[in-house]
Amino acid sequence: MSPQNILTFPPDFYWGTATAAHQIEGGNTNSDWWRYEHQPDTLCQESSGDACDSWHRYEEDLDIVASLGLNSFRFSLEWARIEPAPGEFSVAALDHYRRVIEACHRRGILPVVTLHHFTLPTWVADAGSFEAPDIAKWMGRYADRVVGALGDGIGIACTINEPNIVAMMGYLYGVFPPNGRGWDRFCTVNETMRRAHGEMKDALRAGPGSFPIGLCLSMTEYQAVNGGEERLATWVEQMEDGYLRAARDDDFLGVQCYSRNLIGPTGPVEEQGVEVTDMGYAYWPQVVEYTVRRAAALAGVPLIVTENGISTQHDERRRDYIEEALVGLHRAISDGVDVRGYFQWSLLDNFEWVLGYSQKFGIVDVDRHSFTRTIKPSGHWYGDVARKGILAPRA
Ligand code: GCO
Repeated sequence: MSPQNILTFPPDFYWGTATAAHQIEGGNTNSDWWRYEHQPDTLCQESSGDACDSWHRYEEDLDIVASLGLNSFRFSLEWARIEPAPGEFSVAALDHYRRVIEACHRRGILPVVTLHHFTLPTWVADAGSFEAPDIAKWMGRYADRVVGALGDGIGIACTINEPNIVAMMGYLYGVFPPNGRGWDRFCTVNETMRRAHGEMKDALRAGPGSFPIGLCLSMTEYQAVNGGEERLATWVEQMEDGYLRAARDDDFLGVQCYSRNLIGPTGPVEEQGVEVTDMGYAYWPQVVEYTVRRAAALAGVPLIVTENGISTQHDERRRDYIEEALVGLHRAISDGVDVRGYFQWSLLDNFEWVLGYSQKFGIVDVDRHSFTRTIKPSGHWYGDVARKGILAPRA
């Protein structure tokens, strides 16, 4: 291997892996998703049930993160547990997350804490979810309690995970709760999300603690097909550009990307004749380089790739995907794009929303009966890259 083939990442780069509370903790019974999973007309293939039992097994999870040599871990707090009824905050739940944060610090792992990752307390759902008139205020109040209890331990804070996906799946396509359908509803929820983010950011800024604050945006590489140019422009404005402009006042932007998307005259269309992942997405690790360049140009703030990964039963292909993603990411960084870290999605095979446990995004396998964790070869390989901060691509 000649030295020019060896890619060195910045020394203080965040090497991590990402998770979300509802997808790994288990027993999140007070949330809108749990309720939806159990409705007779649900689109969910199965219930989240015990998930990976990470509510009890987080020390074991963090031992794995540390053993792999990763310096950062992204996880989310469950609002439904922290505020089970309006204005009623659970000290025990906050204490639990304090223990998780402390367990990170004990291992020298930076806790990257997401406050909202898809799920809502049922009382918020009953009041209208993201269409409840007071939702932004409630999220600000929630963030205020969180920072009061946990702020001095937070490494990086993500306010809302993929607000654009929540808006699209929950208010345009009717797939996520509250199963709404309508272009105007989708656009209004996108605006509401930005207001809620602002309220949360203000609350978090007040401290205690001092840490970068941003939101995590789902991005992709769009291409118009069959005369879809006009549709593409309105679509990209809703899905990305409105958020990228809003992020200009933030400390960073989390970029999350998995594949590319074609837009026809009526909206997204499926790509034919290409390799697809188990999610049905085109295999396209190049999306990381594309989206960080786009985000840098439009938002102009430091970036962190807070999610990127692949659902596949073929772990070798996962390694290929991460490797190709990192090669592109390195090229962007070398060109001056300010990217501070990369978080592979996901540490564990976990609950993939309506698709349940069928999707395998993890670098760690989880036995569905014993919860035994087994690190996959891709996990060992990724940990090695992270530990050294060096990638020696095979191709
Ligand atoms: C999202 C979420 C994750 C998903 C992941 C894989 O992007 O939908 O942040 O919860 O599990 O993206 O689809």
